[in-house]
Amino acid sequence: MFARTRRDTYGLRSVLRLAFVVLAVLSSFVKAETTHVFNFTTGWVTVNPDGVGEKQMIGFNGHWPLPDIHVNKGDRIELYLTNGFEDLTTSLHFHGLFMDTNLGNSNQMDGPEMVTQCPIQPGGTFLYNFTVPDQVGTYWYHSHSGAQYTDGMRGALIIHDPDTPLDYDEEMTILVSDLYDKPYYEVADFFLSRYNPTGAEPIPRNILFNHTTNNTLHFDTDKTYLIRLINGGTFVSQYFFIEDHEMTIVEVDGNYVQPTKAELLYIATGQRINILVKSKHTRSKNFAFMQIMDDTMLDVIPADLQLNRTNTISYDPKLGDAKQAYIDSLDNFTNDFDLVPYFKRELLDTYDYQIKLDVEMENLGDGVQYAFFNNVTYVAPKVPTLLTALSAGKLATNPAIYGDNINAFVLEYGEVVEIVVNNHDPGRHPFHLHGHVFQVVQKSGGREDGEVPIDYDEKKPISAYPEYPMLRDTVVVESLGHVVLRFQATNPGIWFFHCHVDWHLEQGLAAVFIEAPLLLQERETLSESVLKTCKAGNIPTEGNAAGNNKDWFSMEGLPKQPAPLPEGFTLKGYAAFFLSTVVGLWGLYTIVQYGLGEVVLDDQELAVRLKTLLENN
Ligand SMILES: *[C@@H]1O[C@H](CO)[C@@H](O)[C@H](O)[C@H]1NC(C)=O
Ligand SMILES: *[C@@H]1O[C@H](CO)[C@@H](O)[C@H](O)[C@H]1NC(C)=O
Ligand SMILES: *[C@@H]1O[C@H](CO)[C@@H](O)[C@H](O)[C@H]1NC(C)=O
Ligand SMILES: *[C@@H]1O[C@H](CO)[C@@H](O)[C@H](O)[C@H]1NC(C)=O
Ligand SMILES: *[C@@H]1O[C@H](CO)[C@@H](O)[C@H](O)[C@H]1NC(C)=O
Ligand SMILES: *[C@@H]1O[C@H](CO)[C@@H](O)[C@H](O)[C@H]1NC(C)=O
Ligand SMILES: *[C@@H]1O[C@H](CO)[C@@H](O)[C@H](O)[C@H]1NC(C)=O
Ligand SMILES: [Cu+2]
Repeated sequence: MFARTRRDTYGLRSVLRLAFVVLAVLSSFVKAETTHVFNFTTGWVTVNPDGVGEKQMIGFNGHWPLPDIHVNKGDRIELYLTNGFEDLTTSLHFHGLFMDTNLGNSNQMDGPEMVTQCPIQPGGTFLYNFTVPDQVGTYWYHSHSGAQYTDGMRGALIIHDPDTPLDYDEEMTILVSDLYDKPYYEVADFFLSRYNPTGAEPIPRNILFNHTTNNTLHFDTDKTYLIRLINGGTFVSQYFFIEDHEMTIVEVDGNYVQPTKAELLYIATGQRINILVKSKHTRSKNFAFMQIMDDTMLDVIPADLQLNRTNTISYDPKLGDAKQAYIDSLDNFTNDFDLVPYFKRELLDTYDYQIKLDVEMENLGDGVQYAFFNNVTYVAPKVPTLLTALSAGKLATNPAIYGDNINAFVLEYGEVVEIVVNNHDPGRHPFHLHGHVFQVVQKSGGREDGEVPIDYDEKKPISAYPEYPMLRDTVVVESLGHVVLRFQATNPGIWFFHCHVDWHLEQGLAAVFIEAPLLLQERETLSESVLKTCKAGNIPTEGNAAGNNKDWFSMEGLPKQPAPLPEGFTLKGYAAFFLSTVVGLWGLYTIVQYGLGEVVLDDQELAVRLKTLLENN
């Protein structure tokens, strides 16, 4: 590219030599691995994130929000996490990081409790010690114990790229989320109870923009900003647009994409989008940076819930906060299926192993609504699945030892895996895979509640397979639609695949991929910290899912999903039965207060009424 003529070539040679020396010296600096040591203790902190009222959030070392972590590719992280709670377990997951087991001993650092590690007990410390893999971009970290990150145990994790192909002046990281009134465990308990037979998801009291409301970003004139947007919420997806400014999508879930102009973004929980925004030439006005809840995910919309929140792009603080901006339609957001990776990777055009997952929501005999892949709702085993795999010898390739309540799938090294998710539920679900990015090779639109689901038909796919499919680690399957994902199994490990609406994960919407377990056994040696943590929790460090290490096929004592509802016992029947019990219990009060005696309620309304009723008692 440099030299076309002989004369230039001569000059070029010495220039190149010099450049080579400079580069070698530079890269020895760049490659020098830096170790970032963090020492965090969890604990409750009283704050007022949205200005509406005080709320206990989960801080580190007495501070909330949690810090953004900035590292470079190839660095090492040593993060000591001490459980400072009195009676809760905890853990930490680094969302989107491959925890590449080629780099050794990293699967045990992935975080999800009872999948790759034992929960950290009160007073205990776990050392997350791993090399940041060959990845760059926007990631985040969060608790992977129940719905714990709902109360703010989350932060951004940025891996900087010394060779970034992007041109910008400054960068900003914005983690958005949803905020609940009550502590996460109370919200979860009610949600997963027979008092909520329709499985109506808890409604947040607000959405936050970088941990607060009415936030302000300061813009200078004539600059290009890289804005990293992370949805670190528990439930709702959010739309974003900036008044009178163009957004250009340049990265999605840590994968550079060919710059794509967008007027509206849609970001589900777990997902990230990086945009470039060019600032104005003058300081004559401040502009709105709007965030809007995807209210189609809400079973009811309380009258006082603010769906739209206005943040300000401030050029001149004297001009005050921006006023709310409007967009004609929320339908025209950029479809990630149409994005193309910047570093093109060809379609994996055949698969070796296909995993079909049908998504359903049903009530079981305890009256609680659960979420299922193929009629199985995830129930945590007695031994973390990684520890089962590492202690099972040759049996590790036999799915039976992992029990029949985790949706275990054993993958062979190097094979191309195809995941087909057919959504038989009328809700949108963002599915997340640990340890990998996948190619999104098919993605259907949605259907209205009550219509027939659009299942994937490989003989008649709904669209052409992209030549260079979009790479992500979290993808939304539309209501009653489907997605088809492919990846190559070259990262031996135990990898969780689950809905990133944390309420749905709590309902059991998860599967576990057991990737090349025999190779994993060669690569992974459990650290002192892992073993100590299990011991503190009285959790066995070997054996099958039921903790049995003599008869590997005996599942005695395995935690199982509840029995089905009795035949002919429908949800409506159950709700009616339940309603009469409630009326019986609270008698006149409830009738007078809520008119339950007279009004015929549909299911959703019923659930909400019951929720309100119980919360007020
Ligand atoms: C982390 O902080 C705690 C409390 O300040 C201290 O006791 C402990 O020694 C620290 N650990 C490391 C590895 O720095
Ligand atoms: C944001 O503005 C609303 C409405 O003015 C106000 O009630 C709320 O307290 C503000 N939020 C914060 C964090 O101050
Ligand atoms: C973290 O892991 C590396 C690589 O195995 C090891 O050299 C280092 O000593 C570990 N750090 C601690 C604090 O144990
Ligand atoms: C967002 O919040 C984090 C954590 O408090 C902070 O480090 C970061 O600077 C904030 N981003 C912006 C653009 O203010
Ligand atoms: C939808 O967005 C695209 C891309 O920004 C734009 O070209 C198109 O005009 C928009 N359509 C509508 C109906 O707003
Ligand atoms: C929220 O924003 C949408 C899109 O701009 C708009 O149609 C709607 O009227 C807004 N709602 C409120 C209450 O401002
Ligand atoms: C789930 O159960 C239903 C009803 O028993 C059955 O028809 C269906 O085939 C099952 N689905 C799978 C994937 O096993
Ligand atoms: Cu979901």
